[in-house]
Formats: sequence, C-alpha cells, structure tokens
Amino acid sequence: MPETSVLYVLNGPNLNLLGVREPDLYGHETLADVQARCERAADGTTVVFRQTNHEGELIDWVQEARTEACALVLNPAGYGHTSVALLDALKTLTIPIVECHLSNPAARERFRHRSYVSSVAAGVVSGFGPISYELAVRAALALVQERAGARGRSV
Ligand code: CA2
Repeated sequence: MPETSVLYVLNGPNLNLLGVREPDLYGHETLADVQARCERAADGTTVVFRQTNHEGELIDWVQEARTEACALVLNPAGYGHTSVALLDALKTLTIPIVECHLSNPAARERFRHRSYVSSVAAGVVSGFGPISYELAVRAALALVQERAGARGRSV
C-alpha cells in the first residue's frame, strides 16, 4: 500500500449538476457541499476531491490514486453501470475502494442494478444522499487503519 495519508474521492459524470438539477432525486446540496462533508469526515486526512464528465479522465485519476492515495471513495455515476475500462483500471489498485451513491440504485431502474465497480469494492454505501459520502469516507479510513494495524502485527 502507498505510504500516504491522502484520500481520493472521485466523482463521475453529471455530478457537477448536483443541487442545480433534479433536486427531488439528488437533493439540494451542491458538489461543493459534499466535498465539505467529506473533508469534515476525513478529520485531518487530506482529501483530493474531483469530478469529471469524461471516462478517460476518471481512469487517469484512478491510475493516479494507485500510487498517491491510501484509499479511494468512488461515485462512478453512470459509468459504474457501463464501463469495463473503469473496472480494468480499478482492478490495478491494492488500496481499499469504497463505492458510493447518493441514491439507492437497487431501488431504481433495472439497468442501475448492475455495477462493475461493486465487484472490486470493499463495500458500497448508497441511498443516504450526501451522508453516503460521509459514511464512505469513514469506512475507507477505517479500512486503511485496520490494514496498517494488520501490517504492524505481522512484523
Ligand atoms: O445515486 C448516485 O449517486 C448515482 O451514482 C448517480 C448517477 C446514476 O447514474 C447512478 O445510477 C446513481 C447519476 C448522476 C447524475 O447526477 C445528477 C445530479 C444532479 C442532476 C442531474 C444529474
């Protein structure tokens, strides 16, 4: 695992519209509000928080996280349901990956029930709106601590 205490929180397409469009579905908070929640939940751990509408850029950031991050919280948005390329990039990581969704995709249309990301995630937090991100950050950092503890015990 990289010797770093930087947590990556990456967001996929259209999440820049959070709080601006479809508030009935995704709520009134903006992505900047969600970022502030993540930083509070990280409690001193540096958070790299980014959003992109481009699959290749998201994959570049996942590859960057491989060497720069201690854990990854990922809301892949629509790409979670479609992108084998994103899955291939995620498979190269050894850090904990926590999949995160504002809504609960399992309770929505059938095409949202499949997630390529879930197969490589340590866990999934979904359905709690912006609170999903707080829970995902806490889970990711708890996993980092637990792994560090396990490494300490094995030497
Ligand atoms: O619930 C989630 O977080 C999702 O990842 C959101 C994705 C959707 O495709 C997934 O099934 C579940 C959609 C993100 C679109 O975000 C918008 C936000 C505000 C207004 C319009 C779109």
